Amino acid sequence: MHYITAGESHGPQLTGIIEGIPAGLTINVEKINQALISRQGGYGRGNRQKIEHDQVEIVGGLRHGVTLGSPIALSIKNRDHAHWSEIMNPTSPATPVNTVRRVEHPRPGHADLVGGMKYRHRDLRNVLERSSARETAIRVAIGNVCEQLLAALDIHIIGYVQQVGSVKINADVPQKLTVPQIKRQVESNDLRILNYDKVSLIHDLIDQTKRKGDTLGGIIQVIVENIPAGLGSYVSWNTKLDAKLAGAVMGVNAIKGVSFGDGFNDAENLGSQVMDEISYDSTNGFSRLTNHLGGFEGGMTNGMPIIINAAMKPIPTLYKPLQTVDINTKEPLKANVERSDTTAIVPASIVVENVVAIELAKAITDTFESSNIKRLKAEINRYRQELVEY
Ligand code: EPS
Repeated sequence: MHYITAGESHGPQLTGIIEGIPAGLTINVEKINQALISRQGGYGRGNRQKIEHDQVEIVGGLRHGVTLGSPIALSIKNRDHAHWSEIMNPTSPATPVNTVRRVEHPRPGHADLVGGMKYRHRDLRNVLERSSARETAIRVAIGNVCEQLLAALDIHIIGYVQQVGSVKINADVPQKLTVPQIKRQVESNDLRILNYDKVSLIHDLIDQTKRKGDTLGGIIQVIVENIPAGLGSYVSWNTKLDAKLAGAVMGVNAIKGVSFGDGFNDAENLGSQVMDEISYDSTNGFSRLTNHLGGFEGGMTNGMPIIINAAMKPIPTLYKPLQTVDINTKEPLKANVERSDTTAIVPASIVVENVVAIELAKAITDTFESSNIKRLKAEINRYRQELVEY
């Protein structure tokens, strides 16, 4: 299974193609649209989201709402393109009129400067249009198709916010809640957090940061339940599934750190505090008494819930511009000010959830015969039973 996306932030549309989804899977397009609406929301978003109303169009791989086993092609229109139709026209030749709004003062922390140097762009708009997190909308659409595949296999996933700036949300709670319970709680507030007591404190922090022209990052957690043991492999470094997941999460804009389970805290704990002791019962088979390792041993799922943490840096587009250099005159000056979100931690939690879903769907379809969903379901059920009887 593999996928690719195309499209610029202010271009006509975002496009995605995913190949390897089994035939016979019913796709609920409204669920994809619901995920797109959630990704657009969250406290701290800027004005671009008042323009966009993301809706997916599926133009290949589906017939009467059911997958054919052929590549699935998806698109999302950029409504803002109406304001950029000349500047971002894909085919009309460049003229003095349609090459205005050049970007020549790279923003520190964005792809602007290095992207320009690498691809020899003199207008850094050619970089920022694609490096923009706008692209994550189509990744969420693809991810939701994968989430629907996982749900058909009774595997459930949630991404939510654990920390905004320096404000930490109670980290112990998720251990006691199931994914549907976490989902209900985090979807009932605009910060996707579990602890309602912190909502107004975090709103104030975001408001104050906005007034200062600054931005905020945070920490995201993703939990996956009912994933079978033995996905990924220990036999070679490049078959380890935790490594693939870390790569996919790191590939989400502005993510600077990824960890599993207790993550970096494991470094200071003793071995006896970190390892998850093994137990067995005849109904459920092998299990672990704790889940410090976040569901992975030897690069393989061990049957415990997967727990992934992702640290997001603050958005690099600031209303309080930072020091930079004009790429033509080489004179120091202040970076371009572009419209921006104060924080994108809420949408990022949905994006990270979705890229994890894509990677897990990939691991499953790579492991089991997956031409058809019914056969895949039967194979996984047989495999789960075999693990209980091991
Ligand atoms: C982004 C800058 C802003 C965000 C954008 C990501 O866009 P604009 O430059 O048009 O104001 O709104 O995110 C989205 C459009 C989106 O849908 O998430 C950036 O520079 O990364």
